[in-house]
Amino acid sequence: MSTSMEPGRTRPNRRFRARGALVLAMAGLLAGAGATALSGSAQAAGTTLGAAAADKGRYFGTAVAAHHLGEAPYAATLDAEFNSVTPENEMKWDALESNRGSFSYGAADQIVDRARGRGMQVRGHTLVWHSQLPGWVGGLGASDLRSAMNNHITQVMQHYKGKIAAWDVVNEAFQDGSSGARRSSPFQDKLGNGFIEEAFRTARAADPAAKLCYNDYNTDGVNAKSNAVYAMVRDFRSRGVPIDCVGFQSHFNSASPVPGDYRANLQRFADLGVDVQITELDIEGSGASQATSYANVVNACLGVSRCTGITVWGVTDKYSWRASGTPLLFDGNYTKKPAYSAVLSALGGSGGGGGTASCTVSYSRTNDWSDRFNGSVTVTAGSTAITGWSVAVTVTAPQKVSATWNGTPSWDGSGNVMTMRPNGNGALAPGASTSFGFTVMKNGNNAAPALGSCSAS
Ligand code: 9MR
Repeated sequence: MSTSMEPGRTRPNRRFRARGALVLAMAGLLAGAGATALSGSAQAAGTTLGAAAADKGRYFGTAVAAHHLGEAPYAATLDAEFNSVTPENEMKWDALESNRGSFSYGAADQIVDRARGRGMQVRGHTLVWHSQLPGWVGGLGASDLRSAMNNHITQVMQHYKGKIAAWDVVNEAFQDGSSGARRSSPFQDKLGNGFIEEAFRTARAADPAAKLCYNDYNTDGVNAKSNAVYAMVRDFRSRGVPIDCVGFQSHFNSASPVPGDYRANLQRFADLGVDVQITELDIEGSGASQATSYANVVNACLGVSRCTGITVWGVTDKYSWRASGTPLLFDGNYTKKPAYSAVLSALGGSGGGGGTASCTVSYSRTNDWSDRFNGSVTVTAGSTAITGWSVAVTVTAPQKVSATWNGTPSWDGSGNVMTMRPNGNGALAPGASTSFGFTVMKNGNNAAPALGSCSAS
């Protein structure tokens, strides 16, 4: 501590420090006030993956399969949480043009129209890919193949013109491993390296508003394969070949974990002047380690301003292409996993522990006799999975409930108010339903019972 040597200097210094501290404290208060105001709105919006990502200027999407859309909890989870979709298989060549020149858009249209009707954006996947390619394509000679490729791109993109935010124009054209070479495919083998450039030029002409992406896997970190893709994108950018984005599929497991240089790799591509997107994210595993990996991916994307969004490769573990690896954010019952909470909180959202449990009830008379009737109550979970429910059913004296099923009843003193709770049917996925029933002795009164509101836990 300084003593009497230079008191005159010590005091001003203290005052300066005090003023500095005051200024900092005020700034802190202001920042705190700002943060409170912001988190107020973020809280309202940021309770789902899509809303939390939107608060960060990004989308959060999922692959969807048309044949699952009729499953209520699948649709409820999709609609509640995501604001972008990628058809998992419905836009692949074999789905859209299995016979040359004959296009079938039914399942893909279903996904696109449904998503757009709900304000979600759509990623188109994928125009030119060696896999899920109908046999007739591989049988063509070079000049026929060139026109078939360009026709496929043009027809499909014009069909969806104005409806697709970004297209995976070319998918997985590079080999794994250290060669950095292009993968053998009918396109590569017959048209040479130039097929990729040609596909992008054709795509730009077909729908100038759509973002055009190159998409691949095992390119998530810096390695020989991503270096080869990087060189291609750099070349395209320098020569004005139209490319707007690069998709990083990001299929991870213990043999292929989230790379330590993931963010740096995304950034080097972004620095070429393209957007980057995480397009098919899934991470095998469970619990905290899976959650941490997911958070790392989200943080990598948030750390790169041109990382415009994240798509996970499916809604629920049970329909994942790697179902046994449980790689997604919702389990087979559509319950949010620790990975979900980690993603939501990395996105700055709130309620990562799960949304508010809720349920609704509806009543119908299922049988009627002169002396009695049967009633059935259907309990439906809201957009969050629930583990229990209860609902009060009140009959009018002198009516009496004489039997119940599919529930565990308890009674108030009057015997007219029955509170029904689950009997092994308490756990409901989002949007899923169960029913319980009862017989009411009329005793001369035919009134319908009154239903209380449903409470969920
Ligand atoms: O998830 C898709 C699965 O249902 C299909 O059977 C499979 C066919 O190849 O394609 C899967 O999706 C792939 C995607 O289209 C491209 N990148 C790899 C994905 C996982 O295999």
